[in-house]
Amino acid sequence: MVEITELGWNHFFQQQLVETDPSCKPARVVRQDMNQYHLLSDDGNLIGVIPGRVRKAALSKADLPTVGDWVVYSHIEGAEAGTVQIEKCLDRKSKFSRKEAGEVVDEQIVASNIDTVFIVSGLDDDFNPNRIERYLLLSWDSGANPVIVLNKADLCDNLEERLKELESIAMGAPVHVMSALDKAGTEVLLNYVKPGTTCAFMGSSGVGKSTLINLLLGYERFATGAVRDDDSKGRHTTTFRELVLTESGAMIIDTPGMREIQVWADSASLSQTFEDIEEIAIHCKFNDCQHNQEPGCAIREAIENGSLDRERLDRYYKLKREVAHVESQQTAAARAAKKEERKRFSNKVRKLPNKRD
Ligand SMILES: Nc1nc2c(ncn2[C@@H]2O[C@H](COP(=O)(O)OP(=O)(O)O)[C@@H](O)[C@H]2O)c(=O)[nH]1
Ligand SMILES: [Mg+2]
Ligand SMILES: [Zn+2]
Repeated sequence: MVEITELGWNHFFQQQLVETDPSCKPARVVRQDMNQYHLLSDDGNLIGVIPGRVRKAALSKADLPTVGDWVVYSHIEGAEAGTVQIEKCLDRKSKFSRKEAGEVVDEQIVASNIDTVFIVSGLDDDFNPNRIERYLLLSWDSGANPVIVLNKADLCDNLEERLKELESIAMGAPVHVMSALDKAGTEVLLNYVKPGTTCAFMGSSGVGKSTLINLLLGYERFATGAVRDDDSKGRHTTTFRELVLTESGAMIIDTPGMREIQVWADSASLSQTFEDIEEIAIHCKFNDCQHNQEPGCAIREAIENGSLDRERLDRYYKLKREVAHVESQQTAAARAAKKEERKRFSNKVRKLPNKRD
């Protein structure tokens, strides 16, 4: 049986219980199956259901529990043993969100209360700096620390080139090269997978997230394999998010690949992701410089002398437009909530050293 402190319970969550009915107890969401939540508590494994009134009170899907969340539950009279009622979802200490796929402008929380986000990318043909940048943007927004994992080193013959390309993108996030297949270089991940902490693996389908997690766990907990060829729908091996406990007492969240990483972040996180560009722009002669034809434009100069990559600048503009769109569609209430969150999260995010210093 686990103690909740071993699941990451701390003062931040404890203080939220002040006004809660003392008969309610906390539990952590480890998996969601439609309307059923698999919970872990010091009462062991439980199934949590959400009563209609809690569902109705939620203004957005983001107000409902997700994997990694802490909830408080009560017992349901006459219910099957192990089935409980979720009374509320506690405030999150961090959360990794994306914009829901499609036209709706709403937040989808992929994982919450995480300390580390592993952004996994394959060093094979899947390698895509643009995708890594997007994950970084969402990570800087999450309140958790990003770590870039470049897997499948065994399939890469231009490592130096790729590392060089990443250098200007990582913005202080650590970068680790490994091969899960050869079990080479993977031990470094143990430095982040510490007792009482939670990490989440993000990245496209097939990059090796589940393989890496199985290695860390020491047994084949998750099914692995590329996109199934025999399935015309192209379904992926990992289809749901799930939190598992390691033997050392750390928590790991596996996620299925996201086909679309639509941005759900604010301009502060954008500035953090593209700190290099914003630092150059400070030196433009006009402080409202559009970096077009203005005289004394430091951005144009940086492109010309090769210290700034044109493609990175283009990706910055594209993400800036996406962030502006999300921000413009958000209600004033959502923006205020975001500001509160930022205050909370910023206590956690340590300022990483700028590699360019
Ligand atoms: N060559 C090579 N293949 C790997 C490596 N890591 C994982 N794979 C393979 O890539 C495929 C997808 O791995 P999986 O862990 O299911 O990826 P996920 O979708 O990110 O969870 C599997 O066939 C793995 O055996 C690696 O480092 N090198
Ligand atoms: Mg997987
Ligand atoms: Zn300029």
